[in-house]
Amino acid sequence: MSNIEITLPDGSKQPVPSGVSPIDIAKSISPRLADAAIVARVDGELYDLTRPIEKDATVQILTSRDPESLQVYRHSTAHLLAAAVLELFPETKLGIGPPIESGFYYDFDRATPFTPEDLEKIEKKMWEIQKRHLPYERVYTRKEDGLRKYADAWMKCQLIDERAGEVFTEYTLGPQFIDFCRGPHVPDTSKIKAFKLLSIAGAYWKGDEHNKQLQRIYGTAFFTRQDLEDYLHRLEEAKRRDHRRLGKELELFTVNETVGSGLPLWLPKGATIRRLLEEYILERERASGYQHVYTPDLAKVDLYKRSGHWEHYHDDMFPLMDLETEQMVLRPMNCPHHILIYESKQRSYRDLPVRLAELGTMYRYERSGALSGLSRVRAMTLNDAHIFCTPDQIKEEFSSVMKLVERAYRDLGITRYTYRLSLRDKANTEKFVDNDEMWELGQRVLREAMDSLGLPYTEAPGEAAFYGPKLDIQLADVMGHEETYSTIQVDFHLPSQFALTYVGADGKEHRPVMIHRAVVSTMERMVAYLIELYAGAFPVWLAPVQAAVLPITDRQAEYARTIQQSLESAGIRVTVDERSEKVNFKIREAQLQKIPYMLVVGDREQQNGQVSVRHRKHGDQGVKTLESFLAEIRTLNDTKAVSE
Ligand code: TSB
Ligand code: ZN
Repeated sequence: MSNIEITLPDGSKQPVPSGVSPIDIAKSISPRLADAAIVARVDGELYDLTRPIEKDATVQILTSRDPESLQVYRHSTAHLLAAAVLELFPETKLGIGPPIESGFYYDFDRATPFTPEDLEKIEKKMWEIQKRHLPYERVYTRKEDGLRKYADAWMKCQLIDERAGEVFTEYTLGPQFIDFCRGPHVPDTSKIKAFKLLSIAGAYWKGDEHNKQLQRIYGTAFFTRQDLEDYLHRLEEAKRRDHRRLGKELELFTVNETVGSGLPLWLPKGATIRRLLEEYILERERASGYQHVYTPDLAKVDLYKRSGHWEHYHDDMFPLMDLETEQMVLRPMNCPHHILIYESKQRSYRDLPVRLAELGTMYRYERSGALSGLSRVRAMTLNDAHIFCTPDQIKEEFSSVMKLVERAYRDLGITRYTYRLSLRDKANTEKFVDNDEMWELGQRVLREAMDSLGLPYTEAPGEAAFYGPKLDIQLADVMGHEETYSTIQVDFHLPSQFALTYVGADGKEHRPVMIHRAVVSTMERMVAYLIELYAGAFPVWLAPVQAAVLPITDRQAEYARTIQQSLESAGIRVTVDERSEKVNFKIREAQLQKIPYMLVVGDREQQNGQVSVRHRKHGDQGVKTLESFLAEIRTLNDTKAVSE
């Protein structure tokens, strides 16, 4: 047999017989590596450990430490699921079963719906098959043989039919199971150590609603039992904190299909939180030299043709509206309106920076599959501002926006966030304006600004705005899923599109730079985050109801109302539970509503002009005068305390 040369990751080269498999190579390096091996990378392509290598190649053995391995491992677990389903329910037809970010799924066509009990049975069967230590073997099949073999498996036939080439690959799992699949896979089922089936959902074949509906079984798999348990624990925690569930339970917001998807309705309590957030940020901005403006939610489409939104951001915009002789469009961003305000009078270098801010409502055509509660919506109000400044002022403005962000996060109790420098994708001139010089400059300015503040960041190509690079602040949910909240963006494009100017000290006209920035993101996304951060138990200063007065009997109803009045006139948000229920019941309800303070009043409290204070977390706080309770809650309000 002829020899080939393999190159290992350390650069060393070895002559080996042609047809050698990655597992042989792993064994020759060390038995431990061979044991830990999951899959291999051969000239950039993922290979089964047993697949022969037939030409000179660079070879890397991947273990559970390499991110690709988990994908392969989960894909193999999906095959295990399919094999178990076929053993239990042989009439089932197989669709596809890929790994996904959180695990894997497999789509099945079966007349009878799977039940939760079936899931348990299937999981048991999977363990049974796992214990047989069956190899995943790669098999090459001619297309015509495949079509014959899969004659009664309609989805597989379609997939094989669509596949180019004469021969396709399949993977066996023991003598009975074979699946049309590109692979690669782990060598055998003994590698699979920890998995769990999670749910059943409907899914259309190929994601197309005109196609047949299938049953999708979701599961997840990890290399160790511990990782699986940690994940399941986080999943529980995510369910407990889910802002969509809490939004309903705590009566914060609702989405009504009669209005439309992605168009939430804020209920009184949610609206209170939003208003507090709005008032808070407006006040901080006033203190930081911003001027607030109001502008309409729509404009003629020509405005967006001029700005470049129409060319580069069209896919995210709502369709045009014909109005008499004009074509109008809902705005996807507020910048063009603010630009026209800047332009409404002559500006001198002495006026700069001009900082125009607005809680600006904007509309984006987010695809229905991407919508989620308040965190991704189609109508949203952004804590927006556009700073018009000289190039020399960018750094200083950038760092004061950053200070504003840090202050806001502190007051809101947000402690965990990361910085992301979002850059363009150079190849994509459809999504990003095509002007190398401008991009280079913008990116350099942002990098320098971050470096001089000494802040670490990761870079994300393709995530920039169409008009310039952004410094995004990323917050993650319990599952580790990240979204952008605050953003600071440097823009040389729009000032030039609108030919903006200011008169410099030299008496000549110069072009300002624009900084787009949002401190607390959209009200929607930030409130969604806060609901999950606090699992609905908002800090006192943000709680929609700060105290509930709970009369023990009807006799104290009058007294309870006077307490409510005194507290309300001091600016505290208070309810009274006057229902003829036992006080323990009322306490439980207030607790479920996560109201920070319960003020229990009976005859004795009434006689002494006092309240019996209960805290939602710390329980009984003893009897206090109204004044001392008021002083306490006022301090929490004024200091925006976030821990209790
Ligand atoms: C900062 N023109 C700039 C503005 O001046 C702008 O609109 N930037 S943006 O496109 O990045 O959006 C700002 C922020 O809005 C994002 O960082 C994100 O936090 C929030 N946001 C974007 N899309 C949605 C959405 N569909 N639902 C909720 N919030 C969103
Ligand atoms: Zn903007």
